[in-house]
Amino acid sequence: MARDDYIEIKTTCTRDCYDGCGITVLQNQDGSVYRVVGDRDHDLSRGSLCGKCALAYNGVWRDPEVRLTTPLKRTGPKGSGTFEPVSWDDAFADIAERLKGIVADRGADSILNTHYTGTCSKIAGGFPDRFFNKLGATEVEPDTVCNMAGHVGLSYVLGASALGFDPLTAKDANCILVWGANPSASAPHFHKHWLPEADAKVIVIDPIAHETAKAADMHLQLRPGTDAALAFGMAEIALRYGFIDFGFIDEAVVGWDDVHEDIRQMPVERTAELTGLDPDLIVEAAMAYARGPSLMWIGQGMQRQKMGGNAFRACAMLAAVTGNMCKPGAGLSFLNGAGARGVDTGFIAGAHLAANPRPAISHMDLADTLADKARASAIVCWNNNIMASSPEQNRLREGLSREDLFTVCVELFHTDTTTYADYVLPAASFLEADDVMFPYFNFTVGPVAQAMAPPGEARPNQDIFRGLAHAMGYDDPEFAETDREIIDRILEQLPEPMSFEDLKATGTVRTHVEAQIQFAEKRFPTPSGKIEIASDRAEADGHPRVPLPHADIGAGTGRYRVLSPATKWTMNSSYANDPRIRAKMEGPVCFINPRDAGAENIADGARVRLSNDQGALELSATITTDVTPGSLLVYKGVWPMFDDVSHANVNVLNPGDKTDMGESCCVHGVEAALEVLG
Ligand SMILES: Nc1nc2c(c(=O)[nH]1)N[C@H]1C(S)=C(S)[C@@H](COP(=O)(O)OP(=O)(O)OC[C@H]3O[C@@H](n4cnc5c(=O)[nH]c(N)nc54)[C@H](O)[C@@H]3O)O[C@H]1N2
Ligand SMILES: Nc1nc2c(c(=O)[nH]1)N[C@H]1C(S)=C(S)[C@@H](COP(=O)(O)OP(=O)(O)OC[C@H]3O[C@@H](n4cnc5c(=O)[nH]c(N)nc54)[C@H](O)[C@@H]3O)O[C@H]1N2
Ligand code: SF4
Ligand SMILES: [Mo]
Repeated sequence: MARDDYIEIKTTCTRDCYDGCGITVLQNQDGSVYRVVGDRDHDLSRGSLCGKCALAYNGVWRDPEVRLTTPLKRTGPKGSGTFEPVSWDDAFADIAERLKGIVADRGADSILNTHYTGTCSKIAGGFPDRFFNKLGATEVEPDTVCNMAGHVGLSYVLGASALGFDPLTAKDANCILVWGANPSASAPHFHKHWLPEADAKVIVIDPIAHETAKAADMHLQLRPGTDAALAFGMAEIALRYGFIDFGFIDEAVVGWDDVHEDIRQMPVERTAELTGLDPDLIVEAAMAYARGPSLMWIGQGMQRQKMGGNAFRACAMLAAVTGNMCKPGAGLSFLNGAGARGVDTGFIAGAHLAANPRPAISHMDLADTLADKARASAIVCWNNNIMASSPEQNRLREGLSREDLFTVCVELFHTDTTTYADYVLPAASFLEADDVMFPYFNFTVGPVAQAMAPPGEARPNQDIFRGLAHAMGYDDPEFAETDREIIDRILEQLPEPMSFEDLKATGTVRTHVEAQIQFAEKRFPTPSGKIEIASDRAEADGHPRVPLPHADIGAGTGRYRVLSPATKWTMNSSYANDPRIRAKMEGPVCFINPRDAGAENIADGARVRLSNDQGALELSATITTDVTPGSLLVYKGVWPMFDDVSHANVNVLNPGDKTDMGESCCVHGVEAALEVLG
């Protein structure tokens, strides 16, 4: 049959991805789904899904044999993975009774709530927070496992961290810096279309020669953790050659005088020494950027370093002093929240339902907290696979193995985390419920439209938490608010309000048709209203008042820096249970620079072992100059249960050290010893 013979339902990918692709679900005439494909009308993805979603949405995500289809209750010992099916009513009643008992005996704050971006759609991703706010559970601060350092660092300078440039403005840019992001994996259609089609010099700053770096006009393959020094060095070149924009500084920036001397102290020779880069390359990149107009995309990879918050402040300083802000073709972007499109979705989480300020801990403290019976009586984990994604994997496993820890998981699949649950509740996927999606780069909004029935008895997250709220006896009207009412409250805030029916008929729409100029009024939501290179707030929070020209020194002798960024074949750990995806990933691999491989006597394809005081991991070696000497690359996302040898993934090496700001994860700062196995 031709595509036209199917019923087409337009929806939006809800993964944690910059692209936010439009999707078309092709339905058979009987209402069953034939295939999930790209929406040809979506102007970024143009009818194609990325490779991983094309496989997974037509693989495990719709496979009722693999999906969870009924609530399950543990029957064997903790971690045995043995369960029996139970009814929703029984599951809700028992879970509510257990939680109430814990609240009465040990306090609601001994119930931990872990969640993240399993689905980024607004209701399935946000509504469950109403339940936890009402309960008073301890929030395991989601962003600490991803990007909190960047949010905190950037907010000191700009007053906000999710109000980035509009990608449409690339048409006016002469230069685009992609700094510490890997679009070829994490934003595949920005890599494939947006960057090549911009009439601009593309410069990638990244320790790894990934596909975007290879396709760029220039690649600065610096040592990890040396970005702040590079930003100061680039500012020095701008100063030396007359590209500091003093007019803009006078009008919109505070703190130039406080950093001027540090900038002067970073001549290119010193910058080259600290970063490991060729001086000529630094000068060429700095000149192209400073001349502008230039865009700077600061990726999440860069802030996953010990001084990641400082690095972001230094990058924002460079944008400010070169005047690459507030005009067409210029700007700085980390992420774009719904607020960048004028929509406030904060009401979905129901923060006002919390009787007291909600207690919170960092993901970096999760394993510690679970080890402490007084602080952790229960954990509820939804939209999040902590056994694959969070640090201290061995200690986390120990914590979750506690027989007396009451554990509830809400999931699509049996994962390494659900193995330790007392109850596993089956969630419906984004293909199975209505919702709305605000992708975090383009200024768009997309419909999430139900295209099929959930498998078995699976329910959307929001319905599961409505059910639990009812069982707990919560009668606040917030729990009775319907999905449709929430969708309408969101869509009526759009610059051009529209109905959900219209959105579903159109598919993804731009909320702003003309390219937006970031901070066009030159007013910033900081205390001074200006860009704050020097920040009293940072100082009051115990940080330096200004960014520092910091560069990490490399790992000690016999140790390597282990970078574990995104692979193009998984979405965090999602999809790694799909056999066709696993075939693409070719098992756990460690990429090693030829110089290090020579020194360690490692041949291509050899078995190697990475270890530190956290744990150990066996991998096969691939020798490549794509990584710098002293650094290793091991992709994130493997499910420990699918590694027959180590029963672990790269997070078994991650000690959960905190970044300089935001108690966030410096996962690209992990160090380990490397040995070849006989
Ligand atoms: N080593 C290393 N570790 C990292 C990172 C790294 O760079 N290196 N990156 C970190 C980052 S950036 C992040 S964001 C975290 C991500 O970590 P996680 O939030 O754990 O992301 P996933 O591993 O994709 O797990 C999401 C889970 O949600 C489930 N899910 C999907 N849709 C739904 C739904 O509708 N309802 C429910 N209930 N569940 C659903 C999926 O099946 C999946 O198991 O990992 C971090 N971990
Ligand atoms: N295919 C796929 N796409 C994804 C994800 C996925 O897991 N898979 N995850 C999603 C999520 S949750 C997130 S947060 C984003 C993350 O996506 P990105 O923002 O691209 O972040 P990472 O993948 O962690 O790392 C990006 C790059 O940062 C580099 N890097 C590491 N340390 C440094 C450093 O010190 N300096 C510099 N300049 N660069 C450094 C790494 O080498 C890597 O190439 O991607 C999203 N998209
Ligand atoms: S994960 Fe990203 S690239 Fe893949 S289909 Fe979804 S939005 Fe598009
Ligand atoms: Mo993330």
